[in-house]
Amino acid sequence: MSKVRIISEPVANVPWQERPEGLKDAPVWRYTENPIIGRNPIKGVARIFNSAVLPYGDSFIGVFRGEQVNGIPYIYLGRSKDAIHWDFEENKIQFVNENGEEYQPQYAYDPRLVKVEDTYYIIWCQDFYGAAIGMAKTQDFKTFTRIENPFLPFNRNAVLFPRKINGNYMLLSRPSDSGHTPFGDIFVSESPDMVYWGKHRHVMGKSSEWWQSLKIGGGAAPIETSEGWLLFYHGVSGTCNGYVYSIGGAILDIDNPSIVKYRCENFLLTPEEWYEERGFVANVCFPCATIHDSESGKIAIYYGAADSYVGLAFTEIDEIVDYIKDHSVLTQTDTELGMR
Ligand code: BMA
Repeated sequence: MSKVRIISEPVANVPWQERPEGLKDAPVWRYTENPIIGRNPIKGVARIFNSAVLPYGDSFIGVFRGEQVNGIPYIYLGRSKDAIHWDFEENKIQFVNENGEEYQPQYAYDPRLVKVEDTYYIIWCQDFYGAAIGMAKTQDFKTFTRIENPFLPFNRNAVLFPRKINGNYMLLSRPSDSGHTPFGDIFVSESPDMVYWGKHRHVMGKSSEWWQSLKIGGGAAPIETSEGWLLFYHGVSGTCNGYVYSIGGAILDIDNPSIVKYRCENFLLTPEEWYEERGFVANVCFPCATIHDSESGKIAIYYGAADSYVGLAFTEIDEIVDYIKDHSVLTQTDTELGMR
Protein backbone atom coordinates (compact mmCIF):
# COMPACT_ATOMS: atom_id res chain seq x y z
CA MET A 1 0.00 0.00 0.00
CA SER A 2 1.36 3.45 -0.93
CA LYS A 3 1.76 6.12 1.72
CA VAL A 4 0.31 8.61 -0.77
CA ARG A 5 -3.19 7.49 -1.64
CA ILE A 6 -4.68 7.73 -5.13
CA ILE A 7 -8.37 8.47 -4.72
CA SER A 8 -10.18 6.68 -7.54
CA GLU A 9 -11.54 3.27 -8.51
CA PRO A 10 -8.90 0.51 -8.56
CA VAL A 11 -7.76 -0.68 -12.00
CA ALA A 12 -6.21 -4.10 -11.40
CA ASN A 13 -5.20 -4.57 -15.04
CA VAL A 14 -3.34 -1.24 -15.36
CA PRO A 15 -0.62 -1.77 -18.00
CA TRP A 16 2.71 -2.12 -16.26
CA GLN A 17 6.38 -2.83 -16.52
CA GLU A 18 8.81 -2.68 -13.60
CA ARG A 19 11.48 0.02 -13.51
CA PRO A 20 14.46 -1.20 -15.55
CA GLU A 21 17.44 -2.22 -13.47
CA GLY A 22 20.13 0.39 -13.60
CA LEU A 23 17.73 3.29 -14.14
CA LYS A 24 18.21 4.92 -10.76
CA ASP A 25 17.42 8.61 -10.93
CA ALA A 26 14.63 8.89 -13.46
CA PRO A 27 11.16 9.21 -11.89
CA VAL A 28 9.42 7.88 -15.01
CA TRP A 29 10.46 5.01 -17.26
CA ARG A 30 9.38 4.08 -20.77
CA TYR A 31 7.65 0.91 -21.94
CA THR A 32 10.29 -1.16 -23.68
CA GLU A 33 7.97 -1.97 -26.63
CA ASN A 34 7.27 1.70 -27.44
CA PRO A 35 5.78 3.06 -29.55
CA ILE A 36 2.54 1.23 -28.86
CA ILE A 37 0.84 2.71 -31.95
CA GLY A 38 2.86 2.95 -35.16
CA ARG A 39 2.31 4.71 -38.46
CA ASN A 40 -0.65 4.09 -40.80
CA PRO A 41 -2.70 2.41 -38.08
CA ILE A 42 -6.02 2.50 -39.93
CA LYS A 43 -7.18 3.04 -43.49
CA GLY A 44 -6.96 6.72 -44.35
CA VAL A 45 -5.01 7.67 -41.21
CA ALA A 46 -1.28 8.29 -41.45
CA ARG A 47 -0.49 8.82 -37.77
CA ILE A 48 -2.13 8.48 -34.37
CA PHE A 49 -0.68 10.47 -31.46
CA ASN A 50 -1.74 12.85 -28.61
CA SER A 51 -4.57 10.56 -27.50
CA ALA A 52 -6.47 9.74 -24.31
CA VAL A 53 -7.64 6.48 -22.78
CA LEU A 54 -9.69 5.28 -19.79
CA PRO A 55 -10.68 2.01 -18.14
CA TYR A 56 -14.10 0.87 -19.39
CA GLY A 57 -15.72 -2.16 -17.79
CA ASP A 58 -12.95 -4.75 -17.54
CA SER A 59 -11.17 -3.40 -20.63
CA PHE A 60 -10.18 0.03 -21.96
CA ILE A 61 -11.48 2.67 -24.33
CA GLY A 62 -9.88 5.73 -25.87
CA VAL A 63 -10.20 8.72 -28.16
CA PHE A 64 -7.36 9.06 -30.60
CA ARG A 65 -6.02 11.90 -32.68
CA GLY A 66 -5.89 10.45 -36.17
CA GLU A 67 -4.08 12.52 -38.79
CA GLN A 68 -5.95 11.64 -41.98
CA VAL A 69 -4.04 11.23 -45.22
CA ASN A 70 -5.48 14.57 -46.38
CA GLY A 71 -3.71 16.16 -43.40
CA ILE A 72 -6.86 16.97 -41.44
CA PRO A 73 -6.88 15.69 -37.86
CA TYR A 74 -9.91 14.01 -36.43
CA ILE A 75 -10.91 11.87 -33.44
CA TYR A 76 -11.23 8.10 -33.67
CA LEU A 77 -12.54 5.62 -31.11
CA GLY A 78 -10.37 2.72 -30.01
CA ARG A 79 -10.82 -0.26 -27.70
CA SER A 80 -8.31 -2.49 -26.01
CA LYS A 81 -8.20 -5.42 -23.62
CA ASP A 82 -4.76 -4.59 -22.20
CA ALA A 83 -4.49 -0.81 -22.88
CA ILE A 84 -1.45 -1.50 -25.07
CA HIS A 85 -2.83 -3.15 -28.23
CA TRP A 86 -5.63 -1.06 -29.67
CA ASP A 87 -8.38 -1.73 -32.23
CA PHE A 88 -9.67 1.38 -33.91
CA GLU A 89 -12.98 2.12 -35.56
CA GLU A 90 -12.31 3.01 -39.17
CA ASN A 91 -14.89 5.78 -39.20
CA LYS A 92 -14.13 8.92 -37.31
CA ILE A 93 -16.40 9.75 -34.39
CA GLN A 94 -19.71 11.19 -35.61
CA PHE A 95 -20.83 13.99 -33.36
CA VAL A 96 -24.43 15.19 -33.09
CA ASN A 97 -26.08 18.25 -31.59
CA GLU A 98 -28.60 18.19 -28.76
CA ASN A 99 -31.35 17.34 -31.33
CA GLY A 100 -29.45 14.32 -32.59
CA GLU A 101 -28.50 15.98 -35.89
CA GLU A 102 -25.05 15.58 -37.39
CA TYR A 103 -22.75 18.29 -36.08
CA GLN A 104 -19.11 17.82 -36.99
CA PRO A 105 -16.26 20.17 -36.17
CA GLN A 106 -14.16 21.04 -39.22
CA TYR A 107 -11.22 19.34 -37.58
CA ALA A 108 -10.44 18.04 -34.11
CA TYR A 109 -7.15 17.27 -32.40
CA ASP A 110 -5.44 16.50 -29.08
CA PRO A 111 -8.51 14.91 -27.44
CA ARG A 112 -8.77 14.28 -23.71
CA LEU A 113 -11.28 11.83 -22.24
CA VAL A 114 -12.55 12.30 -18.69
CA LYS A 115 -15.35 10.61 -16.76
CA VAL A 116 -17.25 12.80 -14.31
CA GLU A 117 -20.00 11.00 -12.41
CA ASP A 118 -21.73 8.79 -15.02
CA THR A 119 -20.77 10.78 -18.13
CA TYR A 120 -17.69 10.65 -20.34
CA TYR A 121 -16.51 13.97 -21.73
CA ILE A 122 -14.30 14.40 -24.77
CA ILE A 123 -12.48 17.72 -24.96
CA TRP A 124 -10.40 18.70 -27.97
CA CYS A 125 -8.98 21.56 -30.04
CA GLN A 126 -10.92 22.74 -33.06
CA ASP A 127 -11.73 25.70 -35.24
CA PHE A 128 -14.22 28.15 -33.72
CA TYR A 129 -13.27 31.11 -35.89
CA GLY A 130 -9.75 30.43 -34.63
CA ALA A 131 -8.15 27.76 -32.49
CA ALA A 132 -10.50 26.93 -29.62
CA ILE A 133 -11.85 24.14 -27.45
CA GLY A 134 -14.63 21.77 -28.42
CA MET A 135 -16.48 19.39 -26.12
CA ALA A 136 -18.87 16.46 -26.34
CA LYS A 137 -20.40 13.97 -23.95
CA THR A 138 -21.34 10.32 -24.18
CA GLN A 139 -22.57 7.64 -21.85
CA ASP A 140 -22.39 4.66 -24.17
CA PHE A 141 -19.66 5.51 -26.73
CA LYS A 142 -22.32 5.20 -29.44
CA THR A 143 -23.89 8.66 -29.34
CA PHE A 144 -21.54 11.62 -28.96
CA THR A 145 -23.40 14.84 -28.29
CA ARG A 146 -21.53 18.09 -28.62
CA ILE A 147 -22.00 20.65 -25.91
CA GLU A 148 -21.33 24.38 -26.02
CA ASN A 149 -17.77 25.45 -26.73
CA PRO A 150 -16.57 26.54 -23.29
CA PHE A 151 -14.33 29.45 -24.23
CA LEU A 152 -13.78 32.12 -26.84
CA PRO A 153 -10.84 31.65 -29.18
CA PHE A 154 -7.92 31.39 -28.82
CA ASN A 155 -7.50 28.55 -26.39
CA ARG A 156 -6.21 24.95 -26.34
CA ASN A 157 -5.16 22.10 -24.08
CA ALA A 158 -8.35 21.94 -22.07
CA VAL A 159 -8.37 19.25 -19.40
CA LEU A 160 -11.35 18.46 -17.20
CA PHE A 161 -10.98 17.41 -13.56
CA PRO A 162 -12.50 13.96 -12.89
CA ARG A 163 -14.89 15.28 -10.24
CA LYS A 164 -16.62 18.50 -9.30
CA ILE A 165 -14.82 20.69 -6.77
CA ASN A 166 -16.97 22.71 -4.37
CA GLY A 167 -19.98 21.72 -6.48
CA ASN A 168 -18.60 22.89 -9.85
CA TYR A 169 -16.96 21.26 -12.85
CA MET A 170 -13.36 22.43 -13.22
CA LEU A 171 -11.52 22.85 -16.52
CA LEU A 172 -7.87 23.68 -17.12
CA SER A 173 -7.07 25.54 -20.32
CA ARG A 174 -4.32 27.46 -22.01
CA PRO A 175 -5.39 30.73 -23.65
CA SER A 176 -3.05 31.66 -26.49
CA ASP A 177 -3.12 32.56 -30.17
CA SER A 178 -4.08 30.67 -33.30
CA GLY A 179 -0.66 29.70 -34.61
CA HIS A 180 2.33 27.78 -33.30
CA THR A 181 1.78 29.68 -30.08
CA PRO A 182 4.99 31.12 -28.62
CA PHE A 183 3.45 31.77 -25.15
CA GLY A 184 0.90 30.38 -22.73
CA ASP A 185 0.06 29.70 -19.08
CA ILE A 186 -2.39 27.25 -17.52
CA PHE A 187 -5.66 28.65 -16.14
CA VAL A 188 -8.60 26.98 -14.40
CA SER A 189 -12.28 27.85 -14.85
CA GLU A 190 -15.40 26.51 -13.20
CA SER A 191 -18.93 25.76 -14.26
CA PRO A 192 -22.11 24.61 -12.52
CA ASP A 193 -23.47 22.96 -15.68
CA MET A 194 -20.68 22.46 -18.28
CA VAL A 195 -22.22 25.36 -20.26
CA TYR A 196 -21.40 28.58 -18.43
CA TRP A 197 -17.76 28.94 -17.39
CA GLY A 198 -16.30 31.57 -15.10
CA LYS A 199 -14.29 32.27 -11.94
CA HIS A 200 -11.17 32.05 -14.12
CA ARG A 201 -7.94 31.70 -12.16
CA HIS A 202 -4.31 31.55 -13.19
CA VAL A 203 -2.75 28.23 -12.13
CA MET A 204 0.85 28.43 -13.32
CA GLY A 205 3.01 29.93 -16.01
CA LYS A 206 6.17 29.21 -17.91
CA SER A 207 9.26 29.27 -15.73
CA SER A 208 12.96 29.89 -15.86
CA GLU A 209 13.81 26.20 -16.26
CA TRP A 210 14.83 25.77 -19.90
CA TRP A 211 12.45 22.91 -20.67
CA GLN A 212 9.36 24.98 -19.74
CA SER A 213 10.65 28.46 -20.48
CA LEU A 214 8.45 29.21 -23.52
CA LYS A 215 4.96 27.90 -22.67
CA ILE A 216 3.15 25.15 -20.81
CA GLY A 217 -0.17 23.34 -21.23
CA GLY A 218 -2.33 20.86 -19.35
CA GLY A 219 -1.76 17.21 -20.14
CA ALA A 220 -3.51 14.29 -18.49
CA ALA A 221 -6.64 14.71 -16.37
CA PRO A 222 -5.42 15.48 -12.84
CA ILE A 223 -5.19 12.46 -10.53
CA GLU A 224 -6.79 12.92 -7.12
CA THR A 225 -4.37 11.96 -4.33
CA SER A 226 -4.06 12.46 -0.59
CA GLU A 227 -1.41 15.15 -1.38
CA GLY A 228 -3.52 17.10 -3.89
CA TRP A 229 -4.18 16.90 -7.61
CA LEU A 230 -1.26 15.30 -9.42
CA LEU A 231 -0.93 16.96 -12.83
CA PHE A 232 1.25 15.76 -15.68
CA TYR A 233 1.58 18.64 -18.14
CA HIS A 234 3.77 19.65 -21.05
CA GLY A 235 6.48 22.29 -20.95
CA VAL A 236 8.03 23.78 -24.07
CA SER A 237 11.44 25.17 -24.79
CA GLY A 238 12.22 27.25 -27.87
CA THR A 239 15.52 26.30 -29.46
CA CYS A 240 17.27 27.50 -32.61
CA ASN A 241 15.94 24.29 -34.15
CA GLY A 242 12.30 24.61 -33.07
CA TYR A 243 10.21 23.72 -30.05
CA VAL A 244 11.01 20.86 -27.65
CA TYR A 245 8.10 19.37 -25.66
CA SER A 246 8.84 17.66 -22.33
CA ILE A 247 6.61 16.22 -19.61
CA GLY A 248 6.46 18.02 -16.28
CA GLY A 249 4.72 17.36 -12.95
CA ALA A 250 2.97 19.48 -10.34
CA ILE A 251 0.62 18.98 -7.39
CA LEU A 252 -2.33 21.34 -7.05
CA ASP A 253 -4.34 22.13 -3.94
CA ILE A 254 -7.24 19.73 -3.64
CA ASP A 255 -9.98 22.33 -2.96
CA ASN A 256 -8.40 25.27 -4.70
CA PRO A 257 -6.51 23.94 -7.73
CA SER A 258 -5.33 27.37 -8.84
CA ILE A 259 -2.83 27.06 -5.99
CA VAL A 260 0.23 24.99 -6.89
CA LYS A 261 1.62 23.18 -3.83
CA TYR A 262 4.63 21.58 -5.50
CA ARG A 263 6.09 21.94 -8.98
CA CYS A 264 9.04 19.92 -10.19
CA GLU A 265 11.91 21.96 -11.60
CA ASN A 266 13.15 18.93 -13.57
CA PHE A 267 11.32 17.48 -16.52
CA LEU A 268 9.93 14.01 -15.87
CA LEU A 269 10.45 12.87 -19.46
CA THR A 270 12.11 14.63 -22.36
CA PRO A 271 12.65 13.46 -25.97
CA GLU A 272 15.46 10.89 -26.02
CA GLU A 273 14.22 7.86 -27.94
CA TRP A 274 14.07 7.64 -31.75
CA TYR A 275 10.25 7.77 -31.76
CA GLU A 276 10.32 11.01 -29.73
CA GLU A 277 13.15 12.67 -31.62
CA ARG A 278 12.22 11.63 -35.13
CA GLY A 279 8.84 12.04 -36.80
CA PHE A 280 6.45 14.54 -38.31
CA VAL A 281 7.45 17.04 -35.60
CA ALA A 282 10.70 16.09 -33.91
CA ASN A 283 11.28 16.32 -30.15
CA VAL A 284 7.76 16.07 -28.79
CA CYS A 285 6.57 14.22 -25.66
CA PHE A 286 2.95 15.32 -25.20
CA PRO A 287 1.02 13.68 -22.31
CA CYS A 288 -2.76 13.36 -22.67
CA ALA A 289 -3.86 10.64 -20.24
CA THR A 290 -3.00 8.28 -17.43
CA ILE A 291 -4.40 4.97 -16.26
CA HIS A 292 -3.76 4.57 -12.54
CA ASP A 293 -4.53 1.99 -9.91
CA SER A 294 -5.44 3.18 -6.42
CA GLU A 295 -4.60 -0.23 -4.89
CA SER A 296 -1.03 -0.62 -6.14
CA GLY A 297 -0.17 3.03 -6.82
CA LYS A 298 0.89 2.17 -10.39
CA ILE A 299 0.50 4.92 -13.00
CA ALA A 300 0.73 4.47 -16.78
CA ILE A 301 1.23 7.71 -18.72
CA TYR A 302 0.09 7.96 -22.37
CA TYR A 303 1.88 10.52 -24.47
CA GLY A 304 2.15 11.54 -28.08
CA ALA A 305 5.65 11.17 -29.50
CA ALA A 306 6.97 13.37 -32.32
CA ASP A 307 3.41 13.98 -33.59
CA SER A 308 3.68 10.48 -35.06
CA TYR A 309 3.27 7.79 -32.40
CA VAL A 310 1.78 6.96 -29.02
CA GLY A 311 4.22 6.13 -26.24
CA LEU A 312 3.64 4.65 -22.82
CA ALA A 313 5.64 5.36 -19.66
CA PHE A 314 5.31 4.29 -16.05
CA THR A 315 5.75 5.61 -12.54
CA GLU A 316 4.49 4.90 -9.03
CA ILE A 317 2.56 7.30 -6.86
CA ASP A 318 4.99 7.41 -3.91
CA GLU A 319 7.99 7.81 -6.15
CA ILE A 320 6.54 10.51 -8.34
CA VAL A 321 5.13 12.54 -5.45
CA ASP A 322 8.43 12.32 -3.56
CA TYR A 323 10.34 13.30 -6.69
CA ILE A 324 8.11 16.32 -7.36
CA LYS A 325 8.33 17.43 -3.72
CA ASP A 326 12.09 16.92 -3.51
CA HIS A 327 12.65 19.01 -6.62
CA SER A 328 9.89 21.55 -6.11
CA VAL A 329 10.58 25.16 -7.03
CA LEU A 330 7.62 27.52 -6.79
CA THR A 331 7.21 31.04 -8.06
CA GLN A 332 4.78 33.60 -6.74
CA THR A 333 2.34 33.03 -9.59
CA ASP A 334 2.25 29.35 -8.64
CA THR A 335 1.32 29.87 -5.01
CA GLU A 336 -1.14 32.77 -5.31
CA LEU A 337 -4.86 32.33 -5.89
CA GLY A 338 -4.50 33.47 -9.48
CA MET A 339 -6.80 36.51 -9.48
CA ARG A 340 -5.72 40.03 -10.28
C1 BMA B 1 1.07 21.90 -30.35
C2 BMA B 1 -0.14 21.08 -30.65
C3 BMA B 1 0.15 19.59 -30.48
C4 BMA B 1 1.46 19.18 -31.09
C5 BMA B 1 2.57 20.14 -30.73
C6 BMA B 1 3.88 19.82 -31.40
O1 BMA B 1 0.86 23.25 -30.68
O2 BMA B 1 -0.54 21.31 -31.95
O3 BMA B 1 -0.85 18.88 -31.13
O4 BMA B 1 1.80 17.89 -30.61
O5 BMA B 1 2.19 21.44 -31.07
O6 BMA B 1 3.77 19.89 -32.80
